[in-house]
Amino acid sequence: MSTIAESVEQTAINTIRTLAMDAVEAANSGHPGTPMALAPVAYQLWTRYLRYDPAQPLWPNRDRYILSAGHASMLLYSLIHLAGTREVTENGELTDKPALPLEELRRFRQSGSRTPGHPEFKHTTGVEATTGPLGQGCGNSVGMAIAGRWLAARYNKPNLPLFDYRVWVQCSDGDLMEGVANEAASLAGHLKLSNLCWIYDDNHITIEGRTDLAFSEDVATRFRGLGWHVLAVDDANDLAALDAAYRKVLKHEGSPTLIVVKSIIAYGAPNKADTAEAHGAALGAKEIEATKQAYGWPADAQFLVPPEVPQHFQSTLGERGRKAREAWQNMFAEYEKQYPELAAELKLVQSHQLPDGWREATPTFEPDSKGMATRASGGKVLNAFAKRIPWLLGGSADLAPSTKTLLTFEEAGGHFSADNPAGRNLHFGVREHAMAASVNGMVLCGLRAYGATFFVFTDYCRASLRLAAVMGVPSIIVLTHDSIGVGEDGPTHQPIEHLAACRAIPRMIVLRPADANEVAVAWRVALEQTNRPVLLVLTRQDVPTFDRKKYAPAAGVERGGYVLAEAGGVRGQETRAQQQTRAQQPDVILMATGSEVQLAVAAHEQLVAAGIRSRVVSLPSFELFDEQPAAYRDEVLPPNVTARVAIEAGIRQCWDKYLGFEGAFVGLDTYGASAPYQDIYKHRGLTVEAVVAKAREVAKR
Ligand SMILES: Cc1ncc(C[n+]2csc(CCOP(=O)(O)OP(=O)(O)O)c2C)c(N)n1
Ligand SMILES: [Mg+2]
Repeated sequence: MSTIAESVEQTAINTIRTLAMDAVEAANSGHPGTPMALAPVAYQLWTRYLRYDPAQPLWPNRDRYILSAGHASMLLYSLIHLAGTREVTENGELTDKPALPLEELRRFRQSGSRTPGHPEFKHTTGVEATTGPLGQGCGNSVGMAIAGRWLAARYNKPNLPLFDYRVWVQCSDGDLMEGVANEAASLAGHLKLSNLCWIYDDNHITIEGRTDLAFSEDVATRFRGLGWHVLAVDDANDLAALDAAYRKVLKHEGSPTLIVVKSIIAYGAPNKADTAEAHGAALGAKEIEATKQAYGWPADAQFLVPPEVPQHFQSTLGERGRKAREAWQNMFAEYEKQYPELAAELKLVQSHQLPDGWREATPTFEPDSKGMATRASGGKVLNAFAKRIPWLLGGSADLAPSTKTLLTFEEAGGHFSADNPAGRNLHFGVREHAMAASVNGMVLCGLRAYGATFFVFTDYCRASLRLAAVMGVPSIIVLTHDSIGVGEDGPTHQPIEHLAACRAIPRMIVLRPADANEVAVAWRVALEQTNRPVLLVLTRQDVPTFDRKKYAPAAGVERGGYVLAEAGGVRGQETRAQQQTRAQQPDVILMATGSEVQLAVAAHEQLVAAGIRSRVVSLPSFELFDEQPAAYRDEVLPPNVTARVAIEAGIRQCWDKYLGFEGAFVGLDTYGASAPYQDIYKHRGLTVEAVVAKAREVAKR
């Protein structure tokens, strides 16, 4: 076989390098140096160890390769191209088209290309997670490894090991400086996830220059302290040393592995490897020519892929992956015969469906003026659904007794741990960011995973919440203690701007149900999602359970907002006289979410008694309401009724679109305080009297 370099290995490695150079040059943006330096590291892993069938990129037991250093995206794109990974459509259909034909590499970072600046999940087949914000891929990988353990514990049977995939991460200095990666590593070490390996590119450089400007710790010692197995490869070009390290990873048990690989970033000018200029820029035509010459590469060739290189990937990665996948499919056929129910369950998991009849598990709650906190009803509802959905699992960042997210029934299998990987109760420790990133990783592996913490701590995991939305994955995060209603814990624990901040994330569904029956529907809506995340925002304090014979059914939550109470009674439940009143427009509309709906309802009753036709609209999810047909929205909020009051224990931002110029807001514009919550509500002016007064005021205008 004719090769440009002395061996097909070297030709393949140089192909990855020259593709990165050429693509960054063509785009005149991006990072060529890291893909070039890491070409041998990835080459050796992909061709010799990664268990992946490019012809079936969604095979459930495939190894996952995550490029946490997403700025080195050309590395991943070159690999996907050379592996001949087949494209999977948005609907999940496998095609026989290449996921990344060479043409797409030529269009690196261009509008509409499959090769965006940083790898994007769903956008490019073969990208297992969206990366770019450093540390996130590391965080996701821990969830993927947890999922691997859990899937194995639930589904593997003697001689039928359906799940034994590994998770490989390529990470960088930046990844390991980030807090989220350290939280995740700490969790992974504790859980002894030996199916996880991070390959750390120890190149002593970040954007501003040499890492000794800001990063001088002993990473290997840190990871040993976190319970990791640590290996070293002194030269990223040493294929034999890389090979030995990977082989050790496969043999090692009892902890995750970090491979510290020393590399020298490829750079655009002599003696600039340790300067800021080495970073994030095209090399320039001259430099590229010289580099290609040094590789023995045709200096004027661009995007050159010698045919033996894809063939080589095919005969190594491709063949190995095909055999493993075929063996797995045969195993699955046998599994289906022996364990038809579990096999059927797995098919649901893989197709993002839920078991038949799961919706019938929706609990209902009797009217109760004392009621219960929505975190409490949330716990009951979660348990009711989790009994029907075996792969609904999750946990809290050390707050399960407060968030009420523990699965308490026996089949939940207790606490997930190294010794009990079948447990569905996860303990993320006080690591909100790693929790949210891990939940994303678990969801990326097909599980319906949830995390939980106090609402105020969305600040600690926002980057991962946002990425769930960017990726379009149905992660669920339960956020309790959702307002000044927290009370005595004071302003540090009282969310104020958090509803607005979460509603600001595109594609995120924020659901703040008003009572137990709304909670039941809200959880159902969350579980129905397949392509967007949900935040369930719940109270610490009790809220009444509304009488749904008097007020409208909680099913209205599915539409995001609905008329809960009406001067003449709600539709379908009114007398004839009431129907006539109802035919008239309301004088004033009271809108509220969560715990403030009770204020709206109490104010409404007073207004109606005083002859003012008021209407209460419960608006648990702005996102779901906004996507309803205009006719429905106009029915709930008639455009000509501009006398509107919104009540929410948060800032006004987001409400203006419903309030218009003439509406009034009863809410907050500053932090809360430490006191019994009833006092804080009073002090901050969130009272029935205030709502009544505002309503009278706007109705009069
Ligand atoms: C959370 C986050 N902060 C900042 C950046 C911007 N950024 C991109 S690459 C990089 C650092 C690059 O250094 P390193 O991680 O060591 O990667 P290398 O250049 O060595 O490949 C930074 C700060 C980012 N992508 N994510
Ligand atoms: Mg670096």
